[in-house]
Amino acid sequence: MKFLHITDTHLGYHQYGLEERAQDFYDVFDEAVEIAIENKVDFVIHTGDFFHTSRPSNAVILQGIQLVNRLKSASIPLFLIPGNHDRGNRVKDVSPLHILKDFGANLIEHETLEYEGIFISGIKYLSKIAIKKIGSIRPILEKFLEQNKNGSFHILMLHQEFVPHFPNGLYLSKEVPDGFNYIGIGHLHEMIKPFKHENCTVVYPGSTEFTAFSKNEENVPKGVYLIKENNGNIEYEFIQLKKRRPFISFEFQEENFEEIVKNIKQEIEKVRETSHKAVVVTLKGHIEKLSLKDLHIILSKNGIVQNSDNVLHINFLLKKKEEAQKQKDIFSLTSKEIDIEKELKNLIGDEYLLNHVYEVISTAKSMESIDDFKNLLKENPKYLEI
Ligand SMILES: [Mn+2]
Repeated sequence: MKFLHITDTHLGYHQYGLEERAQDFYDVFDEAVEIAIENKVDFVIHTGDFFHTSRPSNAVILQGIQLVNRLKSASIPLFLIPGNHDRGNRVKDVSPLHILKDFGANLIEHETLEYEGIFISGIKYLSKIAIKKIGSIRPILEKFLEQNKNGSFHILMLHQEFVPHFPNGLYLSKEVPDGFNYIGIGHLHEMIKPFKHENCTVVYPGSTEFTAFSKNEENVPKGVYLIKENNGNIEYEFIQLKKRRPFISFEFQEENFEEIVKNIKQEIEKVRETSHKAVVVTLKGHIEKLSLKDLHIILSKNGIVQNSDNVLHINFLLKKKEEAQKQKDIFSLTSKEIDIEKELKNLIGDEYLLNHVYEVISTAKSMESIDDFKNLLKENPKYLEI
């Protein structure tokens, strides 16, 4: 038996507000579907965040349907769970994945399906608040295992925060009972090399494109896992996606900026030898005397211009020196997540309202920039409705 594990495709994510970036997310998802077809897999599992938002545009829904239809025409079933981005409850609605169900996708929100003698279980993303309410997901998973009376090969699909990748996350050892053969986990955008938990193989493929939702994303390849199972033995192969957008990132000091620009130029040329896509350049640094405009002028003197053949976008993560210290203070405040919740509880008595505000803040924290958050609000005006 052979299957492909894809996760966190974030279809419809207009990163930096760019149409090209939305196309990139489609391109790599399409490439993943192509890998499934080429390898003649028996089925595909997708562990959440198929769409970037719970309210994808009509055009993005159509893209999703196209991808599902490609698998369907190749007679490859697709099993999927909603992630935090597309689970639907932010807008008090069902997940947009319900639309894909009508096109043959097997949506799993809280159940076990049997497919050709294999058991596939999954739970949609549960927020920290939801987990607090139910205490643990273990009893749910135990019920899934009970249904598999003959001990057939059993896949579990999850989209949750787990320790050590997320502070205050769940513990695999505590939450997941022994008995599953394969646990596929979404949510973490970095690929993690598969490991054993009890007798089970745990796989995190990471997102298919660069999102910067997790700190170390820059340093890991993007891809999907091809899984081969033979008599209970699992072999896995990470297949890198070639259509991903190349990203390079540099740190600089104001004093050495001109020097670094030469390195950036060289790096862009090197990357362009192997990628047909223009590069996104991220520049992190502190400025005092220079303005953003000055930086752009220096870059353009060296032929580094946004929206050109070689460079799609220049993403500045800048801090003015005195602001850097201020920022640091803010970060040290927000890192104490539990305290924030406590403070909010004091401020907002109503539990329903509190949960809503907390979710808005958590989402804001997961955004890369204020523009991303503004876009999310623009795309989902109902998000702020109570
Ligand atoms: Mn995700």
